This record gives sequence, structure tokens and C-alpha cells, in this order.
Amino acid sequence: MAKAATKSAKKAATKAAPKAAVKAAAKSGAKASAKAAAKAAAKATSKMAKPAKKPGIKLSMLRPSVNNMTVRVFARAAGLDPAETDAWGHTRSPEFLARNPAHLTPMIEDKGLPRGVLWESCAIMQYLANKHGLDKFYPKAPAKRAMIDSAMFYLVGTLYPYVARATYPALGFPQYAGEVGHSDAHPDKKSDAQKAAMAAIAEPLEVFHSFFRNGKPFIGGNNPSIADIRLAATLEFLAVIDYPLPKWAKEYVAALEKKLGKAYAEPAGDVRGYIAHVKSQARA
Ligand SMILES: N[C@@H](CCC(=O)N[C@@H](CS)C(=O)NCC(=O)O)C(=O)O
Repeated sequence: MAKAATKSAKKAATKAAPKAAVKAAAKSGAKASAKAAAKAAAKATSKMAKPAKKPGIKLSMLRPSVNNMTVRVFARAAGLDPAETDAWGHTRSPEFLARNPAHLTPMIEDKGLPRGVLWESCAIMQYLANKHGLDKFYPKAPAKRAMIDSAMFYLVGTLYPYVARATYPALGFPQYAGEVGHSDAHPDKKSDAQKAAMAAIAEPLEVFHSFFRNGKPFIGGNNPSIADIRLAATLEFLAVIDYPLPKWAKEYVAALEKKLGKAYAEPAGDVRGYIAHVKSQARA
């Protein structure tokens, strides 16, 4: 896709070049000799062909959410320049539901998609990485890619449900139907369930460290992959319950933030700001 963008930029530049050449020739007062026109055309073409910017993406998102933070970080880190729409309070509106009956964010809109939209943070990152050839974040080699996929599925299927049960009560987010936190059980029972979920986080967390990182700075090796962005963002929520993150995890998030800079810090700031707000409310 980056290649296609370059191609079309060049095409547009070539198309515009003769006009620029005529303008340049007229300005100098000289008769448009073939040589001068060619020179001006070449200059105009090279000037216009330079920026091969990747196209922006349309993203509906909720700022306090780490599922959303994941895609917001990735889009920035990948230079995809997201045009973000804050979907707070709109996810269950008839207009949103008509496009996305799951009412979930993050959601991207893209004409190339069969239904025009895509939700699920990991699927969005996989799609965008595939579409734009972002192998740096999502390696093409099947074995390497399988490890990234495994880490992300393990996160969404195992770690995240524990994180949600442990943190959503403090975050003020609705819990999933069928769970103690969602029921009318006695507050003590809800508190026990929350504590059990918090205790359960340690095991999958250690799996990410010992198995998936396996002595390397990131799951992706020396550079962060989409699985690393997904994991670091998830860990951000744990601050709301003052979860005692192991030293490696604190260093891991700091290393990822250092590598990605503003691309990480800006969306993380929204999540951190929300957590600081929730905690200050709880203290008041
Ligand atoms: N597994 C999904 C989870 C998405 C999700 O739970 N999104 C929530 C915010 S954290 C949402 O948009 N909720 C709005 C609603 O259900 O109306 C992902 O990773 O994208």
C-alpha cells in the first residue's frame, strides 16, 4: 500500500507537471522552449512526488479504554494518521448499531472491507499491518507471525477477562452478564470475585514474560510488535487497583513507551487521566 501511495502520488505529480512547466515559463517571460519546459516539469514532478504519506484511517474510539488505546497507539506508531471520532455515548445509537451491531469500539471504517467496518482491536491491527505491509509490527514469516497471534489470542481470551473482572468495578465500567460482578450478589461476594480475578492475573502475566518474551525486550524481539502494544495497553488498567506489577512489567511498559514515544504516550495519557480521575473520585 505504501508503494501504491507512492505510485499514485507520482501519477498525480506527472499529470500536474505540464501546467507547472507552462506557468514557470510564462513567469520568466521566456518562450517556452522544450528544454525549459522539461526542466520545470521535472522540478514540479520531484517536488510533488516526495511525500508518500500513508492514508489516514477513520477510527471510532473511546478514550478511557485500553482496547481502544491499543489501536490508537498502533495507528500513530505506524504513521497511519487516524481521524478519530469519540464514540462516547453513541455506540448504541441506531446509526452506530446499523453499521456495527456488536456496538464495540475500536472500530475502523474502510471501503475495502466487505461490510465497510471492522472491530476487535487485534483484528484491526492485523488488517492494517497486512494492508500497509507493516511487517515491522507484524512479521510475515509464518512461525514468527504465529507467536504474535498466539500472544494476542492468549491475551484476549485469558488475561483480559481477569483484568476486566479485577478492574472494571473500580473503573465504573459495566461487567459481563453471567458474572458475579454483574449479578445482584452481596457486595462481599462481588469483592471476593474481584480479588480472585486480581490474584489470577499473575500466572498469564508471567507467561508473557517467560514464554513469549523469552529473554528479549519485546514479544516481537528487539522491536515492539502488535502483541506488545496490546499487552502494554492492557497493563495500563491495572493502575486503577494499584496492582503490584512485577519489576519486569514496569520496565517493559517503560521500554515500549520509550521506543514509541508520543505514539504511545498520547493515547496512554487519556487512559491514565481517566484512572487518575476515577481514583480521585473514590478518595473524595
Ligand atoms: N475484544 C474487543 C473489546 C472491545 C470492547 O470491549 N469495547 C468496549 C470499550 S472497552 C466498547 O466499545 N463498549 C461500548 C459498548 O459496548 O456499547 C477489542 O479488543 O476490541
